[in-house]
This record gives sequence, C-alpha cells and structure tokens, in this order.
Amino acid sequence: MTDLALWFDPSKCLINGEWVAASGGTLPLFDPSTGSEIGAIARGQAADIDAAVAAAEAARRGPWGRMTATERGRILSELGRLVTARIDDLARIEAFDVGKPLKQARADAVALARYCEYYGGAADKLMGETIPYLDGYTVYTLREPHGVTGHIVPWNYPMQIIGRSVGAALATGNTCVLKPAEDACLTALAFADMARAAGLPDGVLNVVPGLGSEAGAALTAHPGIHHISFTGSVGTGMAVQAAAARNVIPVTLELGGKSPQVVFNDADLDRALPFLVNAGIQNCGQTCSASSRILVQRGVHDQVLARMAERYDGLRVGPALADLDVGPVISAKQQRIVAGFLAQGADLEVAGRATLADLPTGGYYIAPTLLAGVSPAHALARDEIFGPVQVVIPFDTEEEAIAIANGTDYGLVASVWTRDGGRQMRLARAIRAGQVFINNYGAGGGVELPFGGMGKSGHGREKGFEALYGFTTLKTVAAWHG
Ligand code: TXE
Repeated sequence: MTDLALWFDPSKCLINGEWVAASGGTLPLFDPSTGSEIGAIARGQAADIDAAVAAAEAARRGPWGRMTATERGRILSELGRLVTARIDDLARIEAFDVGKPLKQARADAVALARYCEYYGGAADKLMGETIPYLDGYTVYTLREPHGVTGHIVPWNYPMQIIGRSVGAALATGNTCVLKPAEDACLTALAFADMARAAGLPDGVLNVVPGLGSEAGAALTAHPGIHHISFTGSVGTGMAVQAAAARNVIPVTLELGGKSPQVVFNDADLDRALPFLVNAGIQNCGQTCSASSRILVQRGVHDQVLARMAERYDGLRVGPALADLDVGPVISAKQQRIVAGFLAQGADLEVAGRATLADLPTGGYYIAPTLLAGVSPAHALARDEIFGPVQVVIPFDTEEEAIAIANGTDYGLVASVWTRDGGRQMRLARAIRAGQVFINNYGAGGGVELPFGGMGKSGHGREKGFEALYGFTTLKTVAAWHG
C-alpha cells in the first residue's frame, strides 16, 4: 500500500474531524488484482456509529446549521477544486482498491469533482413556493434538511456514489455519517479528509468503515439518523428499509438491475456497437446500471451477435494498474457468485469470450463472456450477475421487445436503438425503468440526470437537481395576517 502514498491512515475512522481507532480493531484489506492481503482498514462497530451520530448531531446544531446555502455551496465548490487537483492520486487509489482499470477510476474521480461542483452551484438555488390560499393568509413552503443522514455505499463506484449522495445531502444542510463498503473504503476516507481541508466543519461528515452486519446494521437501526441513502443488493436493501421503518424515517434505495438495450433492425449499428459492449463490461460488469441484456430484432440479430463477439474475443483483461479493458472483480466472494451464474448457463451458446493470459495468480479474474440464444426465462436473463457477462436475446416485434424488456423484477435503466421517432417515444413510455436512453446508453454516468429505480431496483431519486428534494423535507408555513 505504500506505493499509493496515502496521506491518511486507512485503518482509522474519521469522527468529529479526528482520526480514531475503531472499537472493533481492523479488517484485512485485499488487492483484487493479486488476491494478496496488503493492509488493514478500520472495523467500525456500534460504539463508533454512536460517536459518529453524536458528532453529526452536534455539528448540525453548530455553525453548520446556521450557515447560508451560499456558504455551503462555496465549501462544496472548493472541495470540487481540491478533488480535481488530486484526480490522479484518487484514481490510483480507487483502481487499486476496487480493481478497476485506471482510466475507469479516473472517470470516477472526475465525476466526484463534478458532483461537488454541481451541488456546490445548486445549494442556493433550491427554493420553496408561495401557495394561493384563503383571504388574509400568506402561505409558503420551506425546504429543510432532514438532519443527520446515513449513507451506506457499496464497493463498485465509491467515489461516484459518495459524490451523488453526500454531495446532495451537504448541499441541503444535512450532516452525514458515511459507512463505506468493507471491500473498498479508501477514497471515502480520502474524500472526507479533503472536505475538512475545503472548510467543512468538524462532525459534518463522519466516516466509519466496517462490516455491513456490524457498522452498517448499527447505522441503519440508529434512532439518531433521520434519513438513509443505501446502494447495494436487494436483500440488504430490504433489511435497511425494515430497520428504517422501525424509526419511521425515509430511505432512498438503489438496488441494481438487469438493464436491457433494445436494438431494432433500423438501428445505426456502427454507433450502437461500442455502447452495447461497454455497458456490459465497464467496471467488470459490476455496475448497477450495467446493461446485461441485449435484445436484438431478428433482422440484425446475427450481425450484432457476430460484431459483439468479435469485441469480446479481443478484450484484454489484467490488473487494475495495467489499465486494460477489464480488471478483476472485487473479491473472492464476487468471483464465486459470477462463476456460479456461468455454471448455471453451462448449456448456453458462448458467442464470444476473452482469453485470460499472464494474470497474477490469486487475482479475482473472470473471463468476459457473451452468451447467445438465451431464453428470457433463464436465470442468466433475469437475475443480476454483477460480472462481465451479457446475454443476447432475439425478438420479432415491438410488443415482444417491450414484454421481454419489462420481464424482470428490476427497472433501473434501458436503451432503445432505432431511427424511428415514433417507436423511440413509444418505448420510452412503455419500458419500466428510471432512465431510458435513446440511441445512447449511460452506464453510471450523468451527474445532472435524475437516477433511480422502479420495482426491485429501488425507490427515490439521486443525481441531478431532483436529489435535493430527496435530501430535504417540506415545511408549510400558513400565516394569517388579516
Ligand atoms: O452487497 P451488500 P454485496 C449486488 C450485486 C452483488 C450483490 C452482493 O448483485 O453481487 O449485491 O454484493 C452494506 N445493514 N450489488 O454483498 O451486502 C455493506 O457493508 C446495513 C449491487 O457487497 O448489499 C456495503 O457497504 N448495511 C449494487 C453495502 O451494504 C449493510 C452494489 C452493500 O453491500 C448490511 C453492490 C446491513 N445488514 C452490490 N449488510 C448496486 N446497486 O450497484 C451489508 N451492508
């Protein structure tokens, strides 16, 4: 880890502006590219969460609570500048920690800076309304912060997910307790340290790394938390929502998907092809909005399959810092999950597959795989795999395409590839998804674009201006003045 030149101690929590040892000691830190144990991170537990929530509560009653929206925005904008100045450092840390190729980690660092810039600029643009009411009254609404917000972040895009949720929460005046994933917490600590340097008062952003079953469960059950933002698996999301229900607080859940791209016979295939594959292999397929299902109309099916397969065969897989097309998955556990899915699809036609060669032994590698002729009812066409695996499903009619696209429990993102304007509009309405792209696909991108799921992909919206509504609560003031 010394190669990373960390300027903070990764084995500590950041609570109330101080680096403190966790009450649970430490957890081992593994390098996904080699499988080697290369350090230790904090193992936060309930006592650390208590301390972090107390610090956040005190901070919201302090100067932060009286700060104008413009001042909060300036701190976020300054934080964006500090992140921009360290993009290369952050990218290197994230690439190493998550196993993603350096250029993908760099894009995440750029997005983090952009979230700070976006929410810094938006902070003082959020307004209430005046409401026409009875004679003699003036009625208006105030948008107020929830209070202390809890943020449970997964390991696949730590910087992007912290940017979108913590950025919007701070812009609206909340104070935060952040529980990053045990598999990748380094950039969360780096970011919080930079936030102090940008002028964020102590206690406004606290970070407690640790296990989901310990620090995560303690945070979601804590009576001092007023809102929870969670990104992760459906099962854990259900547990988080149940815990939140006991304290009757709102939750935002982003739980992944099985996002389709629908390619019609009249599509511009030259434009579509790079999007079709990249949306499946980006971050080794470990993207909530990965496009893991490619629905192709029969007239171009063979051509699309052949061209995608050619790309798969040529993909280069290697350690994160080698900066090839695809890195390892995050952990031995994730490698087992993806391998298990591939075993379930052992009878399916492998249309394209990358060759694994010259890899560090012990790294968590999976050969990117394109499967063809997959029935929409097959588990690999319905369940989130979260690895570099895409299935190609043929269809004949528009109605059939819509039925297949909507045929899973998820509804996060979709895209439609066609030159027919009417069809673009019909599918945009008919497909059940929080985002529909027409003749493009935005896996993980779009700081400005409201994002979130339908069905088991979750509820609530993050990103864009819309997120500011989710991180505030509305108060109505009705004044009678005669
Ligand atoms: O997820 P978890 P895991 C999906 C993906 C993947 C599967 C398993 O399909 O294969 O989930 O990954 C914290 N109370 N996604 O096991 O458990 C945990 O510490 C509170 C989709 O990593 O959901 C981590 O910080 N928190 C996804 C975060 O939840 C708890 C991103 C995510 O972990 C907790 C990641 C608990 N009881 C996985 N248990 C997406 N939507 O992008 C765990 N956590």
